Amino acid sequence: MAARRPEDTRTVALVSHGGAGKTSLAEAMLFDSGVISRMGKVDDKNTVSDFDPEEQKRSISINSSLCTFPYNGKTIYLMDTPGFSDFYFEQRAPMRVVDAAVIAINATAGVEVQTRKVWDFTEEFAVSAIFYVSKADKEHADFDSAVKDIQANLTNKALPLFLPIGKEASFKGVLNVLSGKSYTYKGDGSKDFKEGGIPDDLADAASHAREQLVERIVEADDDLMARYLDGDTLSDDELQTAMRKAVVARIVYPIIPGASTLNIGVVQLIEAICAYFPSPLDMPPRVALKGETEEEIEIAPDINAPFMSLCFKVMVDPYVGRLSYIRAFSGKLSTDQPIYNVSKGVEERVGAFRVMRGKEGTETKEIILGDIAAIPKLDSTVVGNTLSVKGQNNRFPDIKLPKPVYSLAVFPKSRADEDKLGNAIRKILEEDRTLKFAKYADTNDAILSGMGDMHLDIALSRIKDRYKVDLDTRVPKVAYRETIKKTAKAQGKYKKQTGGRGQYGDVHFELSPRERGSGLTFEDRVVGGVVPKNFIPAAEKGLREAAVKGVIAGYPAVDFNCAIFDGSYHDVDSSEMAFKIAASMAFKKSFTAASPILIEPIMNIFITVPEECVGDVMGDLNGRRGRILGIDPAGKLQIVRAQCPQAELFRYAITLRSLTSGRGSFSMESSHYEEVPPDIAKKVIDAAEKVADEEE
Ligand SMILES: Nc1nc2c(ncn2[C@@H]2O[C@H](COP(=O)(O)OP(=O)(O)OP(=O)(O)O)[C@@H](O)[C@H]2O)c(=O)[nH]1
Ligand SMILES: [Mg+2]
Repeated sequence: MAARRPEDTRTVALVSHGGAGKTSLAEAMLFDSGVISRMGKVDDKNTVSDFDPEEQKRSISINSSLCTFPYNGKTIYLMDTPGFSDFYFEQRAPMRVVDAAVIAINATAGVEVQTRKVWDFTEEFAVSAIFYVSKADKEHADFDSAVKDIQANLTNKALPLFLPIGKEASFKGVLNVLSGKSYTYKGDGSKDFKEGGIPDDLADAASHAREQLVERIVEADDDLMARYLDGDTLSDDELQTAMRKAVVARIVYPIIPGASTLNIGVVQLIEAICAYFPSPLDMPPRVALKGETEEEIEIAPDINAPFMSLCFKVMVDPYVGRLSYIRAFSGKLSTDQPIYNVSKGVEERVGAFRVMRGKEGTETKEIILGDIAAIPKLDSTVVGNTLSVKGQNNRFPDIKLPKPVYSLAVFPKSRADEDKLGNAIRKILEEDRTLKFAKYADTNDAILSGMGDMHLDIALSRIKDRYKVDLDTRVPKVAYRETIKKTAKAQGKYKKQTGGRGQYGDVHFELSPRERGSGLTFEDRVVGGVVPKNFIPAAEKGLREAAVKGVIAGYPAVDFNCAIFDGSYHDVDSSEMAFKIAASMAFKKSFTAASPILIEPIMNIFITVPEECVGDVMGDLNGRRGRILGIDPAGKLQIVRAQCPQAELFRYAITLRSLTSGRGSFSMESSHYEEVPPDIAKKVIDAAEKVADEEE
């Protein structure tokens, strides 16, 4: 059941580097709240959150998944997200709609590559956060060094609220430094713990941590700050209130240790979420765009305002069909009212709101400000759309999608696969807006693009398992083209005299180079009717058809002018067909004589990396025939601007990941065509000849 009072709602994204223990934590929270009676395990493939067969196959999360649970009168909407870098959009989109985040930090690894990225999202969307130092029971787990790492690399506003009791295998509980209460667990996975005071060996550390924390949280309240500086004793209640204000205002980010698989510290984390995280009413107004304009206005979290929500996720459930996940930012809506997609200008009927827990949903008739729910069968809604009520035309800015960086050409294995492909691709793209599919006329390739090799691997596997379509893949073809470097003339004469009526066509072409990217033009310079007007279009058609396959390696011939300047005809035997053939002969001869070359697409590429990786990235680009255009600072990172042939970039997503240990990212766009160097051109030509021989 959704909370009926927004002040009792908490919306939380669970984010981290891959494998830090988010899904295990979500499972322990669901267990502790009483909604599941047995705690599943990621490795046993039976957690609530990782329900997708692809997730279970790989024992990692792939999709964000909503795990709603009640706790002491509050409703917590917990979004478990995938940590692997290919799926970063599944962390970023939920962060856009929640009010707070739990950032998991693996106690044996500290701050990792993806931890920095999720921290950036926390700052970008200005959400409150708690750091959960997970796996405190593991060998080499080191809470103190994880704390130092967070403070040095992410924010010095992060301070321990709890300290671990025991270390590694003997980790058995947590101590609240503010209240001085300790919670010691049996360590058998049950949520049972014993409350006590401060263990002797933690007395000094606890008092030091408390001092640091109090000094920071009083910043949230001027009166309290004055009294604190005067040396007054502050009551527990006052400190609790100040702590909440400080977390809401992002003056402090509490750090809490735990071991989810042993269920140690999880209850304390849930209680901190309930006590300190903002409710939807504590949030500042959200920016929206007024009517059809780009003018910014503010949408306050007001239950009496018109209903407004944002769709941040679409999932295709094999049984229920399409589910659109929305977060309500103002007002309320019941199933009696239609919902209005402002972004699309379409009204749709709401059959039910589903409050989701993994793949299961319970139905509710009304949602209010702060709720996160899924709506079945909204056909027109995609991620980023604003859903509201008719008459309300303001919309939230769209959710920015990352551009794909990795592509594969795909081929149906059989005729049956080909027939089903269109539907499978449509379904899979509905769900995942970071996937793209396009057919390229240039190379005749059908290209599937996404965020990395793992992303495409999973997409292909889904296409196969869910939609029973088998696809082969290979590296996409480069869209090479052919052009000429000088002017040349040639004649094409087609003459056939066999029995009855013969064939006769005769044209003279002059080919001359044109600017790159300007295409192919045709010019009629015939004088005196040596080629009658009615055959000129046939000559042009013959040329254009022949130019689709150039003479060097069969790639389209482009960027030249073809002038027809002479020719002859025969009263009886000339025909359109004969002139078309003559034109194709003249094209081949004149193109061959005009110093033909192979040209290739060059990309503009922008690579964002930490300073220390710039050298390696530049060295690698040089090896790929890249040209560095410049290096610009971007915050703590550097952006390397370069141009590089497309042929060298098909696997760049994988290369960059290994060059920078996952810390780099890049985007690219087409720039222009350039001549292929002779040694590489030879390889392309040889390959084309081989294919031509095989086809014969
Ligand atoms: N010892 C120990 N192992 C843990 C703990 N939490 C998680 N693990 C293990 O760590 C591995 C990864 O856990 P997950 O919960 O899948 O981590 P995740 O952050 O959800 O991973 P992604 O979704 O792929 O980013 C699994 O094998 C868990 O059993 C913990 O507190 N202690
Ligand atoms: Mg997970």
